[in-house]
Amino acid sequence: MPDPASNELENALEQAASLLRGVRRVAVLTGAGISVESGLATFRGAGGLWEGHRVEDVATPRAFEADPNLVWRFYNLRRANLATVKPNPGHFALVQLEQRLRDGFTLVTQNVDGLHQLAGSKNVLEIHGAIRRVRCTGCGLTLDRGVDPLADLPKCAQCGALLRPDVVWFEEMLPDHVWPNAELAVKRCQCLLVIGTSALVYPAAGLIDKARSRDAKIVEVNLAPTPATAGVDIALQGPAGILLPDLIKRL
Ligand code: BV8
Ligand code: ZN
Repeated sequence: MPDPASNELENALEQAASLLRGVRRVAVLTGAGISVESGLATFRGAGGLWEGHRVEDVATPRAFEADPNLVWRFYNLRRANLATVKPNPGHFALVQLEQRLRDGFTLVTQNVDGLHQLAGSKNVLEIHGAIRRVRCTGCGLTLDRGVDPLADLPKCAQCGALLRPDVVWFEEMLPDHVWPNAELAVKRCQCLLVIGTSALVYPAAGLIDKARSRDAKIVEVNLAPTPATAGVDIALQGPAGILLPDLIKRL
């Protein structure tokens, strides 16, 4: 007797596939969960602490002001981790979906790991910045430093001021050359895929309500229910690295 849960998942996958077959404009919102199967930790899973600090307490301008060494240690560790990981089947499934939809596809990511672009995604909006980029706190010079190790307190070659990771910290505004495009893509989409996010961080999580307010259909892919689950049309519960390739194969 097949497990009823897998029957339910099977039906939900079929429903999601038939929904995706019938639309031309799809937006995707991803969070740290899509990179878990590449070996990267999430922010809030398993206590979500780093050296006993909550991310919300380290990824802030005040923390950087108070203890730049601590903050750079946090980011240099994550940069070093990135040198050892690669995109997983979940990332590649989104590349295939983009190839199918072409300019009807927009990928909005909260992730700063760059794995979507590494997998081959083209239209990627990094609303929280990118950990491979650094920005000078003095002259604003921005450089892509890949995942090379940086000095403990990296300084700007141009003006000598302290560099910072080019990511959006808590209590910072989202990049004004990216955020409006993310809002527009979500307002115009017919279907929003919400993948691997706890839907706790705003304004990113607010994109889900924005899509719904324009009558887009919402499909969530997550290991567990989130605050968004009650309001989505289809909830696919399971690992993105398994469910996304399965979903795209059905199209
Ligand atoms: C802003 C970049 C306007 C850095 C990040 C008080 C004062 C000021 C602001 C606030 C305040 N109270 C609240 C706010 C707003 C605040 C906020 O939302 N706070 C939260 C904590 C409540 N937001 C901000 O500050 C934003 N700016 O509001 O500006 C403003 C300005 C000034 C004053 C007021 C307002 C800026 C937010 C951006 C912060 N930067 N990242 C870095 O990465 O180092 S956020 C960080 O969290 C990451 O970007 C991450 O992506 C994001 C969200 O987390 P998730 O991606 O969802 O990851 P998480 O671990 O939470 O969840 C993983 C999920 O995956 C889980 O659901 C799990 O079940 C699932 N999963 C696990 N494995 C799998 C899986 N799913 C599928 N498959 C699997 N295998
Ligand atoms: Zn500088």
